[in-house]
Amino acid sequence: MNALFHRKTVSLEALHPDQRLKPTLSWWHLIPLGVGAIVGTGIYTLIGVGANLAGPGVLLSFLIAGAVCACAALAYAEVATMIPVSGSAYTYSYVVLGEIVAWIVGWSLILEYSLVVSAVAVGWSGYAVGFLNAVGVHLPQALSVGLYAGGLVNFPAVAVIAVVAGLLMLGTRESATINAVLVAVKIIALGLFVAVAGPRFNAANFHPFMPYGFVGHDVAGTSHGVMAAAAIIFFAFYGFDALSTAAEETRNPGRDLPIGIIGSMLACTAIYVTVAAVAVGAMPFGRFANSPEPLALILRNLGQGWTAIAIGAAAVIALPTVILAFLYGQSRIFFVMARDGLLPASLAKVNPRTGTPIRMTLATAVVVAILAGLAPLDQIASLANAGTLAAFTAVSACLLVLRRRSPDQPRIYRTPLAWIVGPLAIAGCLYLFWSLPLKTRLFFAAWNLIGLVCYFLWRSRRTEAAPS
Ligand code: ALA
Repeated sequence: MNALFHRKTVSLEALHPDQRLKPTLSWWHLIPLGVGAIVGTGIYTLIGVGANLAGPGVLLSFLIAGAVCACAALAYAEVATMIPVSGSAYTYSYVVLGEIVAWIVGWSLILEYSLVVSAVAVGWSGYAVGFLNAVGVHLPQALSVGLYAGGLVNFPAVAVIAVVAGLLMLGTRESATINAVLVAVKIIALGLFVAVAGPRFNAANFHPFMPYGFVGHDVAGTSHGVMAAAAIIFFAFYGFDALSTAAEETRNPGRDLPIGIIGSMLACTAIYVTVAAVAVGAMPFGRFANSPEPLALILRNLGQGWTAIAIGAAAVIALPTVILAFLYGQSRIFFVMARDGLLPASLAKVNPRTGTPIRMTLATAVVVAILAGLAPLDQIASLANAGTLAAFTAVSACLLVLRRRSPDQPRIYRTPLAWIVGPLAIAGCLYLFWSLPLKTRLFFAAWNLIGLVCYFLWRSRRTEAAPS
């Protein structure tokens, strides 16, 4: 029984040089990496889904999801700087809460990271197909959407994952630099949207503000209300946790990580609330809810066809930054789990020339590309949220346990009001989880059940293999 709660000790020095990642990043790499991971399909596409579920009250959904993420971000910053090695919530749980919790969290992170990569690739594909149509290039239906939507395979989604994975395998720093340029494109495009659509603001579009009320409840088979939308919109906010997976590759984690995590979080909250207010003010929500490209649709409706094309092009060029950040995080989590012996050790090799785990990145890319090629966007996104909420809850719990267990351990960064912020993060995550569709919650439970079966099978094999 004790073995289940065995806690990992962290010592970077004890690792073979082959198993160490190169520390090459600083905060000015991390903020673009963070904003690159955070701003993506959530604001470009899911804003429409959110408006459909909450009406103009989607503004409130953005604020609630943002506030929960801000609390979790503060918890992450303290825990990440106390445990500055790769693996994010998985590693923190292993060090603080023990092996079996770490396994469950790692299993949930696999869900989060893979499904985010797949979801963003599918969202990207929607914009890419629309953009190609606008310039007269028409992909056959069989290659534009996955099996679920009457096609064969979502080819653009698979292709974009292949390109980004190739970039990552060339080396982390090079990828982060290209990423910084693309993040700028993505943010400038949202600025353009606000500048062009903002002057057409009509306050009448905000009445009634909460047509479906606050608490999530069923309307025609789908959960509606401000909280139901917040549970989906939550997708738009996470990504800062991908930064903590870069801890081991950060030159000065004590200073760089908190600046990277909290800085990118605040910037994104401000951007989202502004874009959402302008979108709802420019067009009655019912007309852009459910569009695969809501921001472009609003601009076209305002007679701004060229700006719509520019926004579409920016999304096509820049959304891959999100894929980059999550593919990076996913391959690092797999890497650390393999290094801990929870996955095959042969995969945990770092290529000596690039300093990156090439085999692991490749294995990850193949799995997420298959998912992206076949599965539907909205369901992928809500499942990704379930995995993320589990990880955020675990990290916030780690913060509180460490405060209680090791109050005097030096902390380079201290979360302000930890005993208020930590419980708020946990309660917020649980409430958001509860507001997810029932189907998602059931799938998440089944996923973790499968995970636990794998864990116990693996443990019994390990025990048999161990010399007596
Ligand atoms: N926050 C990321 C996005 O919105 C996952 O695409």
